[in-house]
Amino acid sequence: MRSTLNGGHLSGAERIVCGDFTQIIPDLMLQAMSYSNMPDSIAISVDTVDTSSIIYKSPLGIRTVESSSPEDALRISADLLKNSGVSPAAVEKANYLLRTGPSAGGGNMRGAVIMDSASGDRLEPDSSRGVRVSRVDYTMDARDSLINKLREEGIFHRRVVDALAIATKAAGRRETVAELCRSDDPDYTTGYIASRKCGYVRITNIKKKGDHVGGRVLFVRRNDLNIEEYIHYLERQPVIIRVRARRVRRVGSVKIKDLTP
Ligand code: WAQ
Ligand code: MG
Repeated sequence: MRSTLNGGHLSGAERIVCGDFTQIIPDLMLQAMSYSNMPDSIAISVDTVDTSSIIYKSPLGIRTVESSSPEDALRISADLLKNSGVSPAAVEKANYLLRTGPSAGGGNMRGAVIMDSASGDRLEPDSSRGVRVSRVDYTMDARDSLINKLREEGIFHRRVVDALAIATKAAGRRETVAELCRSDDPDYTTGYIASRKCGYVRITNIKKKGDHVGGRVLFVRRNDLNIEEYIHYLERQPVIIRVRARRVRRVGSVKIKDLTP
């Protein structure tokens, strides 16, 4: 789903559905209509996914670190990123971009910056658009259990569900060292860093209220990186997030089926 106003992007959402996809159309419409601005156009498009090509992933673990100010958040995120294998120079460059607007001409991008985790060089082919992580969704069970967990902790927001999906997909590829994200929504001041090592770490007060600048940086290991393949994975590879490991385990040649509901 993509909603626009006067030709400009307002909101978007994507789902991967097995079976009757018409059931989720009301959800998508509701999402388009619940945006702060009323769209003047909503488009829904449907593509077929080859089920044999789907990769399944477990969600990254979620933690929250309370920071007292953007300066404090900067220190925390820098620590976590360095711990995940990002060089101090790359951390500095990424933070500068997300503070000032990552697009080549300044301003926000639709997609993510891809950055060499050692040198801080930008590697995405189009530095105005960036790379959009898409084709990722949860199984119904995984989505429900995530929403319940987030509600219990008092941190439920559609943004968290969407961001965890993006972060899980990106972290699921070995070239990804870590990710840094801050929203471009002026009212949403919690950002995150994510990596296989740290999980999905929410950091409060990453920016001041009223700040419109946001973006995402994916830090990558440049050694044996095939950028086209990597971007193809992020943009096109279907990934579904599920909570349970496979229900059939193999011990030697014996298959053991777990029937726990
Ligand atoms: N793929 C890559 N980059 C994206 C995508 C995508 N699918 N969607 C957005 N971006 C980039 C783009 O540059 C945006 O300007 C920037 O990320 C921020 O996007 O757990 O809401 O949708 O509470 O504003 C974090 C949630 C919310 C933290 C992040 O991002 C939490 C958020 P936004
Ligand atoms: Mg936004």
